[in-house]
Amino acid sequence: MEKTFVIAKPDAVQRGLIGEIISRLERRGLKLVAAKMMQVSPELASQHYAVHAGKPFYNGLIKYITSAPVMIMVWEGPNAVEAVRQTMGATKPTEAAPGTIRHDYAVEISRNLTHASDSSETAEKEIMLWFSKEEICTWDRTIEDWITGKN
Ligand code: FUP
Repeated sequence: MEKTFVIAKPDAVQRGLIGEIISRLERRGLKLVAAKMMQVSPELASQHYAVHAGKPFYNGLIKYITSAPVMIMVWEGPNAVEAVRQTMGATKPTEAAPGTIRHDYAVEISRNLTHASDSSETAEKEIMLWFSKEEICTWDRTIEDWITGKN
């Protein structure tokens, strides 16, 4: 089953939206397999956002993500990467579809509440960067077939 990496960013934590984010992903049928509250170091932030180094918003992005605690998570499910990004909505909240988290709770790209991996390859790298193997909890859902069963 595919895994994806999610951050409830400092604005989500400060605004009391961790529960809403988790709740939406849970209700969708995705399975939470790791979660950790942490203050992000500048080193970890720069590794995570290495592809954006040198861009005009880069310094502000690092300042934002390191400014207050975040909640990091790993979610599992069929096409988890795509499913989670769909639930988050477009990076720019004013382009996010109604009903998505970014549409419903955000107005600025610089305060868009969440991060979610953009491919399964990126997800694997990001999960390894942010979590140790022991922190990923493999567990079975007794109702699995009602969520992911195939006909
Ligand atoms: P995403 O794939 O949704 O995480 O978005 P990107 O990788 O394109 O951007 C990473 C983060 O940079 C976004 F979550 C928000 C931030 N950003 C800005 O703050 N300003 C910009 O102009 C573009 C991105």
